[in-house]
Amino acid sequence: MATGYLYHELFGWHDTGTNAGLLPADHRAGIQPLQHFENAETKRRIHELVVVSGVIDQLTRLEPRKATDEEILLVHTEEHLARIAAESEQPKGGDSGDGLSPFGPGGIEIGRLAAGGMIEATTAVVEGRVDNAYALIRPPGHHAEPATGRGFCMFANLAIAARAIRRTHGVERIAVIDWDVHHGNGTQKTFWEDRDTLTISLHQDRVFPPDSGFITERGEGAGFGYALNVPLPPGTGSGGYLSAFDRVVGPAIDRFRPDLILVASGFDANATDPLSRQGLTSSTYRTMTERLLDLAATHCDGRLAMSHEGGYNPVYVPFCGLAVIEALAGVTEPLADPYEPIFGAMAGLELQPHQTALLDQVVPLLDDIHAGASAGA
Ligand code: 3YP
Ligand code: ZN
Repeated sequence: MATGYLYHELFGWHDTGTNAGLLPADHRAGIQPLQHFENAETKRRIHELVVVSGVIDQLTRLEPRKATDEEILLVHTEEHLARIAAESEQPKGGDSGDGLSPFGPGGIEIGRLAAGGMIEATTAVVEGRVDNAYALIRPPGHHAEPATGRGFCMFANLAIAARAIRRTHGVERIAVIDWDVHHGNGTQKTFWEDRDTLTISLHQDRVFPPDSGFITERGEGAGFGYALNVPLPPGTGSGGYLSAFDRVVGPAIDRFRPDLILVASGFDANATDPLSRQGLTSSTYRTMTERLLDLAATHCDGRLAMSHEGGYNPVYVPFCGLAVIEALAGVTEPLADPYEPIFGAMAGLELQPHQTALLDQVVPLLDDIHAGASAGA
């Protein structure tokens, strides 16, 4: 088994500035300069743990390239691309669209490298150069919509890769699982009317964007039923997530029968994240990865590619990321997560009745998912 791994130092140079978490520093408002939540550290420290643990020796290194205009325009409008290009020429850079998503001068080049990185990881999987792959890229992508960046995202890395691989390699049916704690609104919007792309977002109910990710959002036209949202209540731990996999993710993929599985892999549902109230530990991420590997083996020769998204505690995210990468690579002697005994022992991480009540509402929606004409009988 070969697992592709894609990272580049330039991802760490995407410059979100001296914001205080989410907001620009402003002493008049009492906002002391610090760092943007979306800074390099979680990503850089995943990479360094991959190296220091020795897991790097069991991976096949992939090299990112910059996505072309043509590739970016598979998802985005000319106006969005032109605006990012123009703001990249400003002496202090610009913002991807919502005022929460700053980038430095020349920022578009790192955005291109992130989107192109996910294209390369996906292509390596589909061409059989590797069995599966993890693209540790930055800036993230799942909030970026056709006409604008949002929520720290510049370009829709995963959605661009899905459209690109469909065009270059004729991959038809793609299932997207988004386990970032925030709603994958950009991916959902891109494929809203597409019945060949099943988007499943597991997220904390009404965090970001606060007005999307409801179970009533299901796609439209031919795509009706092929957008699925699982807005988990705050406080959900491994019990609720694994029940969502048992009752929603697994059965949805079994019905859909994808040719390829893509994952929007954020680690911000971890128990220590500053931007969520969920309770996952590295073992949950490991188990979710193993479940998806089984589903990919059943439906699409194991073809699975992951695109990095959020995750903001630099101390803990690396252990979650390493667990996923180890699981992808089938590492037989994984590094023990030294924090698991602490965070995994907290009360309430088992399945709770109000989580079951939410899943009870989602399960009937699976009836509208069907395998396409192209999928075997
Ligand atoms: C964007 C503004 C407030 C929350 C933030 C979420 C970014 C993220 O991790 N998205 O997946
Ligand atoms: Zn997130």
